[in-house]
Amino acid sequence: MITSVFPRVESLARSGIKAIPKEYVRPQEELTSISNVFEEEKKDDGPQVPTIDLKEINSEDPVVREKCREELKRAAMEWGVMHLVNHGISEDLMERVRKAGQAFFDLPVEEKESMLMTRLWARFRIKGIYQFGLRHHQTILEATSEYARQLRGLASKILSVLSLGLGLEEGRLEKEVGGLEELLLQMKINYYPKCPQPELALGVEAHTDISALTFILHNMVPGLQLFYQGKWVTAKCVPNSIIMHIGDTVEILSNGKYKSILHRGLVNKEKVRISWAVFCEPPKEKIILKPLPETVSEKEPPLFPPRTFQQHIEHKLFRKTQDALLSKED
Ligand SMILES: O=C(O)CCC(=O)C(=O)O
Ligand SMILES: [Fe+2]
Repeated sequence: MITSVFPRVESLARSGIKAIPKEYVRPQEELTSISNVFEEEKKDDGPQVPTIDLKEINSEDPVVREKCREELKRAAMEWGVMHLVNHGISEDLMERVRKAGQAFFDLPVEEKESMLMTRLWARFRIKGIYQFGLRHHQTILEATSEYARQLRGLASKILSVLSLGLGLEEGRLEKEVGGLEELLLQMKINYYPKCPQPELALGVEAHTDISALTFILHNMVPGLQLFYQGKWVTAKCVPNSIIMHIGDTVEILSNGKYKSILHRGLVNKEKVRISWAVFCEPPKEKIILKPLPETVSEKEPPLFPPRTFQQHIEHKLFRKTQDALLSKED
């Protein structure tokens, strides 16, 4: 069991406190970029996270098909994140997956705490959801397994378009991330309680995902922000969409042609936010991640050194610790 040194944020949120404990307050330089997420979501000026319609991804008509694939490829190159619509996963199934989280969070705090770790203001990362599902509701397990199965199919389709987009054969990226046998799908449910001082806190601090691809559902409460061209852009809530991130793994394999975008989560005073994130991850030790030879040239030297997925995780952790130490010295 992983325990936290910080007070439990959900208990704190429920206790009706008016000010958050100081360990949750973000550093001064970050505070200037945190504002009301509902106001931010309404803004229509400036760049917006692209919405990609997958309806024609396998169209018989090559012109129609290519247009759809080109849009996906562009979004992966420019943003590395997008709202997918007409992705083929039914509303009903997505709703059943969302219920899985709701049922969990309706349990008493003490019961949940035995499975949870909390660090920032908000965000419980639940690794035990499957065990929970098994013990409590068979239906949860059914919904999440079916969702995982369908997402796996979607991931294959996306990876094949991204492969072709790099001039590789269709199945190449899929193979490079472990193929059907080895690519691991992990669901994490993030729970962001209401926060009395949302302008001082973050639900999840800025990071890029280490995965190959990440697929996210949420409960239609805004919170996700993307760091695009030097500014934080708030993702809109697009009905029936799935948010997809290109993760570090695909960024490395493509030598930075596809982007793993920096993102973070805001909290708010009024509404609990929940997101269901499925990370598609390569095996930890078996594969050396490095730019594929076809993506490298004299003009485009490799941007990333060879590392296993595990080494990549450790490298990121090391860098984070170093940064924290350096900022303490200032
Ligand atoms: O809650 C979200 O929308 C994003 C969560 C996230 O970035 C993550 O779990 O890696
Ligand atoms: Fe993330």
